[in-house]
Amino acid sequence: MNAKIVDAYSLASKKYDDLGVNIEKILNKLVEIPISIHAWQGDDVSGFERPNSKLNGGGIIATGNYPGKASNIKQLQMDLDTALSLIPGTHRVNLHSFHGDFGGKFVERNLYTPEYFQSWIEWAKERNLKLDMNSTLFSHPKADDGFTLSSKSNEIRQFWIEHVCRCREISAEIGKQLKSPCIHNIWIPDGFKDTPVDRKGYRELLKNSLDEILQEKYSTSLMKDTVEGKLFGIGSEAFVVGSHEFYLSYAITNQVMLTLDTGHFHPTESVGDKISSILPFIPELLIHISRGIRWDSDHVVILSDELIQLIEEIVRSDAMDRIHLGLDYFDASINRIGAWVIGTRGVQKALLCALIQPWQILKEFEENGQYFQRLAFLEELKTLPFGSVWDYFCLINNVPIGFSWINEIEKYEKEVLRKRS
Ligand code: RNT
Ligand code: ZN
Repeated sequence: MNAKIVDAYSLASKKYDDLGVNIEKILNKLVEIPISIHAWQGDDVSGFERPNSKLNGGGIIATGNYPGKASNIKQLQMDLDTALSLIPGTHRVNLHSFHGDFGGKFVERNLYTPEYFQSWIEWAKERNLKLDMNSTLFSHPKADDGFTLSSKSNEIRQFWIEHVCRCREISAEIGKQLKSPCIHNIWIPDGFKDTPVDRKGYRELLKNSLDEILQEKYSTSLMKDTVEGKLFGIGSEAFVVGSHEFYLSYAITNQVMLTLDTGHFHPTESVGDKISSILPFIPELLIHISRGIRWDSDHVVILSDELIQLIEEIVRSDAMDRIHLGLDYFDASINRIGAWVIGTRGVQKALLCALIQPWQILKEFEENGQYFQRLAFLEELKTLPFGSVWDYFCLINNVPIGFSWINEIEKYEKEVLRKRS
């Protein structure tokens, strides 16, 4: 079996060689690209604040009730371990703050401290994983009326400001202990179902809250803040306070990172096209890779044309050290561990696809006005034996090749997930 994989790879690599593509070098690079795997696919964005916590409000939904959802830290860690064993490379795990280890007692969000994340830090250290963090401004009574950092109630606004400040402190501690800056993502659900009359008022409040939050400075060697905008959510169809333009302007002015979530734009808009428009003006970007169907539905990421185009733009930006890749989807209707593996391997396939392109040749065609050649070349590239290279990549990184990882998931489902109540 392995000999066949190696044979197929040597034939394939010759074809790429002819185009001047050095595959060995590319595979060494690919294995070093971390993807931040979102913990919340494993628990349907529920968190562990209370027994039987559930995603509530915020304009996002996880549909389905496939058996085996992780309902405590041990289960979530075990599920992540299983997923990670099927994914080539060493990655990051993105927690939501309500995934903290609260020791079975209820802790209010403005009282979160780094101690509640120590067991996650130990878990990550043992595996040489790095961690990222999200503040959690939904599924909470103080977010029930739809406003958090832009709330007109001072008391509610202060509560959420404190929560985000706590999450920044936690992120810095994580970054310090794991020796890798923890990316702290701020996304808020604030908005209106129907047409507001005071857009300006809410946006001013959000700006003030962010200014207050960011007053405390942390070294970027410990943590980095990023802000995530959105076009609309369920229940905020008419107005989202934290729109793309709002955060883009905020990020440029304050030189903080910006998050582009691929589900947060009009379905015909290309997120790939935005990369080179934004990068000259802000220090770094976080991409939340998602897959929307008709709306921001957060379907499992697959190797789609949109994903390939996005990743091509990231690779061609020549700034991969300034662009961070994270996943953001939650499908509760299929095996959740399988969902992680499909999405992560999908992004890695897209990276390979983009890295393996003879970009210099294509660029020359473009610069010479040879647009027929550019198009024809791109079409021919699509049917090169890319799959043989991917299989070989899995082989040398000791993860299951081809279809075989599906059996591993089935085994885990039978032995572990189906036994959960
Ligand atoms: C919501 C945002 C946000 C969330 C996570 C769970 O539309 O994309 O990133 O998906 O915080
Ligand atoms: Zn997102």
